[in-house]
Amino acid sequence: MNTKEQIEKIKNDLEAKTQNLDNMKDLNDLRVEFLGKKGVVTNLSSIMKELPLEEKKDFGKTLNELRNYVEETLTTLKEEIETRELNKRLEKESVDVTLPGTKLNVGSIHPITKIINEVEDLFISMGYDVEEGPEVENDLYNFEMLNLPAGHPARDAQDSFYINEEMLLRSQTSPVQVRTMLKNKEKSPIRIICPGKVYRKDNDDATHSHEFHQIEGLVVDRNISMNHLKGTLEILAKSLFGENKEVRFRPSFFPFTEPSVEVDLTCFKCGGKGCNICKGTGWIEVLGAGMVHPNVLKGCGYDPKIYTGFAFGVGVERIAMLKYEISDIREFYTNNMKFLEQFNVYEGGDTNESK
Ligand code: 2NM
Repeated sequence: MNTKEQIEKIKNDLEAKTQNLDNMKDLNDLRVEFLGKKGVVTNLSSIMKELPLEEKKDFGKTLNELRNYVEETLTTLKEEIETRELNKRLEKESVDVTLPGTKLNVGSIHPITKIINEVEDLFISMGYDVEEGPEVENDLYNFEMLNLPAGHPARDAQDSFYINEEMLLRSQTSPVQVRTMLKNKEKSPIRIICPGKVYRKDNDDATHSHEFHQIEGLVVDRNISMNHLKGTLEILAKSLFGENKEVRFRPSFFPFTEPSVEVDLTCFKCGGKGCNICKGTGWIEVLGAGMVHPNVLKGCGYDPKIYTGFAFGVGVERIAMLKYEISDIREFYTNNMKFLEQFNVYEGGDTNESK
């Protein structure tokens, strides 16, 4: 074989051997076989020194071209294999970016926040919005619009924290509901809950705090009845304290609702049989509620002949104390790590918040 034929053979060999090559290992072997120290191309260059001087230059050039050709062929093939392998991997290793991440152990959720989150999630699932508002309120929103006229005992400076003549720390979250009704010029249905801090001039003890949390709910629409209120609170009771819980209404009085009710839930501890928690009655009082007073509706721009509504209010501390059997309300505000860590939501990689 002359050199020309040898070069042709090397090229044909290369073509045959790259035909069905589909992995990096075979490709590397092929690179050694052709371009390695003892590779066919390198071997060919060893005959150089036997050639007469005038042929050397030409042969050198041809040899370089051959080397470049082999190099290019293998590089192109390498890129093809890499792309193919990457695509294969991407197809297999799909990533679901919607999966929740792993929770980090960065502390505990405060039990008050936990209850608020749970109640928010429940009502959001029923189509409610969560509304918030200022904690420093005008007495117009905190009292007047809620059917508590001047001279009402609750408006006394002895019972509320006044900033000046007309501004005070809100004593309930109802002013947020007044604001929401006033804002709603087109009188579309309202379904909201309003969680937040409220303030009353109480003497602090095991069950009273001058600053605590409330969640109030409000639904206003045509044809809203007490049945809707009862069904809604039953769902809330079951969600907070478990299935098989019932609600019981007892007549009561609030200035902003008529009729008004105190709401009892089946005792979560004894299931209604009677125990020390429910003082033998089988029921636990947890909520105040009622049908929004016509004066409140009117004041907020709703014609009470067309619109009705229900409202309820629940103390978050009271719920948390019942649910977690906490006997002193001051535990919530003293930043005692031993207490708070009992509500740690970290569960070693479990992405679901513990209930
Ligand atoms: C309660 C009990 C009963 C209440 C009423 C209203 C409003 F704004 F619609 F008039 N908001 N919240 C309400 C009714 C609150 O808390 C024990």
